[in-house]
Amino acid sequence: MHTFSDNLLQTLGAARKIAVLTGAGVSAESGVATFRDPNGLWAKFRPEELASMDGFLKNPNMVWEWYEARREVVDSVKPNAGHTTLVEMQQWYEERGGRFTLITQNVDRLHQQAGSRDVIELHGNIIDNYCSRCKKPHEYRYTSTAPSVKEPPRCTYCGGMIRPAVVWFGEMLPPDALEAAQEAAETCDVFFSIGTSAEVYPAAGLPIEAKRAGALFIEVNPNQTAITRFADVSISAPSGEALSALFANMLAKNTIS
Ligand code: BV8
Ligand code: ZN
Repeated sequence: MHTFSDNLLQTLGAARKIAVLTGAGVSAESGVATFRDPNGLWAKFRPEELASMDGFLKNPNMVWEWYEARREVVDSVKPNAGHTTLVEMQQWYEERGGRFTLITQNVDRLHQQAGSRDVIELHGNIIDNYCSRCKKPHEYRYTSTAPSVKEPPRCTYCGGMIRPAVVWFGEMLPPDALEAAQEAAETCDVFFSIGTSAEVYPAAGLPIEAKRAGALFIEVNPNQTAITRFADVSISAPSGEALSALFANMLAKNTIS
């Protein structure tokens, strides 16, 4: 089982501004495939082929069906201990007048399903849809009971193809989300990077910005990543297990006995 230094547990107990960046690894224990792990989503396709406007315009039906297949998985899974521990941590810090900012690259909304509040979604979400031409929101929602939709629905206003409300490669991140994430990274005491390979920018720049601004940088990932060498603390374990152990030890250390 994991052990944590007293120094780390005391620092976490004393911290009042926490920022967390999550990636697909946080949802892995719920049964959602990651992107870059050996059997991940990109093992079969190149990202640009599927998660980009070019890819969508070239193969709208294939891209649409790939998202529908992922929606089927997301619709059937539940948050895991990593998601629920992050909810408990947010509560613990906010009860003490602290600020807990959860920034996610994930599009599955499992953080919100677990009860996290004010989640910053850098890459949009896979549930909602909008018109690729006039950008108007579209009411289509995947449901496991409805017959499968094999190609992108058409916009009722302009006839354009409907697309998922995720941020594709080559697309800007929602400016307000990115700004809020950067502000949290630059002003936090502690920055956690959890379950991300830290390969996709600008999200992957956040942990380094936080460290540069003086935050303690903690990485939680069973594997090495592009930023492991910058981490002050590296917890190489699955996030569900690591976060529940870390929080339990922190509570034990910081509860006035
Ligand atoms: C942008 C949403 C400005 C859709 C995704 C050329 C032109 C334009 C831009 C670029 C360019 N060249 C490079 C760029 C920048 C590009 C980029 O960073 N490319 C990379 C590949 C080099 N970024 C962009 O395009 C961004 N936009 O820059 O706009 C701009 C605009 C125009 C012109 C110039 C600039 C947009 C990026 C968003 C792309 N959208 N997805 C969808 O989901 O389908 S990216 C995709 O990767 C997902 O969103 C995912 O969230 C993200 C990051 O992946 P991870 O979450 O880290 O997942 P991964 O599988 O990689 O890693 C999982 C980790 O978990 C692993 O480390 C593993 O060890 C760990 N793990 C496994 N099990 C567990 C675990 N950890 C804990 N517990 C476990 N149990
Ligand atoms: Zn339209």
